Amino acid sequence: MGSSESVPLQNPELDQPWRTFDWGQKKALKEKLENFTPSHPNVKNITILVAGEIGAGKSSFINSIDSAFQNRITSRALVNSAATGHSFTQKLKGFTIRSGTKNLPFVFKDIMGLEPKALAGSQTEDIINAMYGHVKDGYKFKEDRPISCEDQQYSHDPSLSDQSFCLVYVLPLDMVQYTDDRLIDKLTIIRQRISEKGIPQVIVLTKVDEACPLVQKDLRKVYTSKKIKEKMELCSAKIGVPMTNIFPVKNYHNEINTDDNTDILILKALEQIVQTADDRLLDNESY
Ligand SMILES: Nc1nc2c(ncn2[C@@H]2O[C@H](COP(=O)(O)OP(=O)(O)OP(=O)(O)O)[C@@H](O)[C@H]2O)c(=O)[nH]1
Ligand SMILES: [Mg+2]
Repeated sequence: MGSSESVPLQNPELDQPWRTFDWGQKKALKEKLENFTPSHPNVKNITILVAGEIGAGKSSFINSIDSAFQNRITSRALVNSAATGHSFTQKLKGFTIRSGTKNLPFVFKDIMGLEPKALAGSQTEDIINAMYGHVKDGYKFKEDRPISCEDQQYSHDPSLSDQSFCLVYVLPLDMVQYTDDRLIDKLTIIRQRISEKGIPQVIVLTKVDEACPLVQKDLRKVYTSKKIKEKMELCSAKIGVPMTNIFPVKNYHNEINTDDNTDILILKALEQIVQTADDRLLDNESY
């Protein structure tokens, strides 16, 4: 009776990974990205805007990309280590990714976090303007109003290199099912607006280590963990982005050394982000 007839626990792990993933590709991936040049002749850098809710791991993701290329933990984008309820990143700031001393042609724009409340955090209009390159670096987002074309830091005539051709939306994997509908609505508005110009989106699901004990012990279990697969499918259904454009990552957050498995997941996400943006740049549609 009762507890003595306990139901056998389901195995949290699949027998086979559901996504083919080569854990030995770090060197090749790194070299490919280090040798990348934008396909469009007038574009010097691929600019990528990183958006997402407060504390999602946007700044940490940018740092993790930088760390993967530097082979050491870097922290150029300041990270919020206290849960204050307000976005730690307040200003728009672009980070050029470097490998050793060489600047790679990728600029990641770190932005204030989205908040569910109508007039809080970075606004949908701010994000759309930042995507189109109208917001100059250093602009401090205002709580009460989005940037306007009268602002000094509004750029009227952005170059192609200033515009983002891929939106990276960062979401903690474990928060997928709890994401406030108001945030989803804001994201839907942003996606609709940028989709008018054919700009694609990639979703980066962070904090996989916190979401699944299997993965916390061994990051290579990320594609055999049933929990991670379920969350990724839920994310795809909830936000409407295909699974091929959703990448689970663990950001560097408390480590003192980089690690190959962490790097590979980060670099794989970066490869897809950069290729997606580059494909869009080559499209014939108007910018
Ligand atoms: N365990 C774990 N913690 C993470 C991961 N990514 C980020 N963090 C932690 O989450 C917290 C918030 O990270 P940030 O990178 O500052 O998040 P953000 O999205 O830039 O936040 P705002 O700028 O405030 O909007 C920090 O304490 C990070 O150390 C991850 O993959 N795993
Ligand atoms: Mg931040």
